[in-house]
Amino acid sequence: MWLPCGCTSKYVASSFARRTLASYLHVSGRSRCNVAAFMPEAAGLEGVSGRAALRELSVSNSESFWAAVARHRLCWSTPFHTVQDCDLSRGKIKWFEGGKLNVSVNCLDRHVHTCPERVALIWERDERGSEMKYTYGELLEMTCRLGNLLRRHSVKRGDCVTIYMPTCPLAVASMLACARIGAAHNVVFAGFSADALAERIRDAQSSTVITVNQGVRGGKVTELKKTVDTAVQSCPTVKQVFVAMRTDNPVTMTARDIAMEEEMLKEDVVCEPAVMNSEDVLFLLYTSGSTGKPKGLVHTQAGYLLYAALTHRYVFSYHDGDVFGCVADIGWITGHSYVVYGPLANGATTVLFESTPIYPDPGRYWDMVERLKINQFYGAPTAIRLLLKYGDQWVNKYDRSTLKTLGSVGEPINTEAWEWYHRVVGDGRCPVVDTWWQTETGGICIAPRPSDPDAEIVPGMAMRPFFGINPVLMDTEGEVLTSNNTSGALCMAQPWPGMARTIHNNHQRFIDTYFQPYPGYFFTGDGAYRSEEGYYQITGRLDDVINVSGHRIGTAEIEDVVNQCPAVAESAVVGYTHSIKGQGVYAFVVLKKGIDVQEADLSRQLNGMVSEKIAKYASPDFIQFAKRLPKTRSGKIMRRVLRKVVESDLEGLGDLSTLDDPAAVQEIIQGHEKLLSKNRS
Ligand code: 6R9
Repeated sequence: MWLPCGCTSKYVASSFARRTLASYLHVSGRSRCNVAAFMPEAAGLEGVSGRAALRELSVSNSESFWAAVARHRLCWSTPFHTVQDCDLSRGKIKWFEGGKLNVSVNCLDRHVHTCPERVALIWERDERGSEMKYTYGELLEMTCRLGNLLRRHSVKRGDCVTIYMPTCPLAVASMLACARIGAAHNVVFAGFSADALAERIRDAQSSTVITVNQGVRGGKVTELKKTVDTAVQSCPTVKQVFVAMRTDNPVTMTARDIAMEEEMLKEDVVCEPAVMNSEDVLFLLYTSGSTGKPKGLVHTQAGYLLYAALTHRYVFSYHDGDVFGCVADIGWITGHSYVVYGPLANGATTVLFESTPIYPDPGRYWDMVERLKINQFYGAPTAIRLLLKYGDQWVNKYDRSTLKTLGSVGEPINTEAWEWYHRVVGDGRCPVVDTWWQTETGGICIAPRPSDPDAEIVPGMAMRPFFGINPVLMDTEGEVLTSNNTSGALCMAQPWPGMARTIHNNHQRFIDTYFQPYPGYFFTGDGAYRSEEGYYQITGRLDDVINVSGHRIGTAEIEDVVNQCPAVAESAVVGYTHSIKGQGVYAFVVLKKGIDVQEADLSRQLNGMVSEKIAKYASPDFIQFAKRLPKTRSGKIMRRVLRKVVESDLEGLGDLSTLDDPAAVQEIIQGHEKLLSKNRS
């Protein structure tokens, strides 16, 4: 029997837990084979003799695999009767139907029953050296008080609560409190502007928002409550805003606002968990697509939690008692799956990182690794590239001997950054796992581990599909590429429990985006290369989505904002290779006829607009004013050509025969050169 923290359960307090414990026992008497040594959840599977065979079975007989794992890994109050009911051609995905459970019970109560004093969260606050620890017992108490508070304020099962908070314990408790009472959460990254927040609140139809008075990051204070005040002015659905105090500075409270900590103290520390169906909504999370409108991807209870927990355990080789340090913000899927749900489902100690990699100096991460004794460190290539430039001394200053695994996520990691991460940060001892996945996939799909402990890891390659993941590459005709040493569009041929179920309020867009391009397959939007050995390497997006410092942004979203400027006739935004951010934002702007403005002033204005309407990271690094854009005869902007121009790859412009007016390209090239030389001087 798998127990989350190595202790034996002495007593079980609630009937809910008693029932769930019984479901563990349900499988414990089965026959064992040596698979149990590396994956106890799979011990009951007949005829599986090793890791490779298990991987094979997880795809060829995925129902048996996921059924066994789901029974072992999760606490159910009612067992599921149907493992899966999926039809990718219709975008229908259902897992573990008939099963009932509560995600917060799985993340908290079962660990409290066995090890109440185990530390659940270490909050690495922005102020260095002021970390705070919260045990599982304390986190459960916080969650229960908050759950009761939300219930008292009429938040019901099925409602959606928007959370606009920095990474902090109360944000985690807010997510879990929603899960406890059966409400969905919609965490919005606290770097998003009031307009972006408002759009997400409206789309999610939230009547409740949870925020903090102020955020603190990199020594700077941000006025999060004020941003919420501005946002809710255009959100008629919002009835109440809970405000927690991150700093001591008071903020103006209106009749709509509720002082969160004060009210929590009045609540009971016991909160009856809602009994949820496997396919009830757990959360929405907005992400960028290739249109101007962000999409609210929907994840459900059991499948998501199971997949987050299993990947957390096996990709990072997490073991009982380890301190897991994922430095992502909770506003992104990485924060959801590997700061909150995966680690907590596994009874881990998880780090909440509130700061930046260079605050107060570029040794911040490694100082934290030493102080908190972090065993697995999971970060983004953009931060690694930035730190690499500051030199090895910032790493070597600190003791990193606790580190066992290093992870990378969010964008391709270039070989130089990978090597530095491996050689300097990990002293050449720790496997580096380049993990490929998406908001849509719920958890890691391709990563070098799990595999045999001495199996090779190729720098900069995600390499091996996880259990139950069946990737395929498609050619331009929509045919599956069967050979190796080939590139194509990355699709998944089989459903898995962690995948998103729909786009909130827009199932048709879900089908059109992910299932219609290659009928019967899930299309990831990424391109990939499969090596001679069969390893996967992600080559980048195939659509108009760019990736700035690991943040996904649709070029159309930026164009929408730029086009709102009265002086602008039209614009085209493309990504270009940036040495630290991975990709930078390059905007081509055509002004309306007769407009007489200083380009520098207008550039400043456009940058300000993008920061205000979306977020700072989306603001263009370069704005090139042009008389016209290269278009096809049917009037489509030839972005492919613009991308080549900004990469200075004039040899690679490709077929220009469909261009309406080839002279437009020459103008664009000259304008680009002028902008570059101005920037150099
Ligand atoms: C988890 C996350 C998803 C997009 C994805 C891809 C890129 C993520 C990557 C990677 C190369 C990796 N991406 N991990 N590209 N190698 N290891 O980042 O989710 O914000 O939804 O972004 O990020 O392009 O499609 P999300």
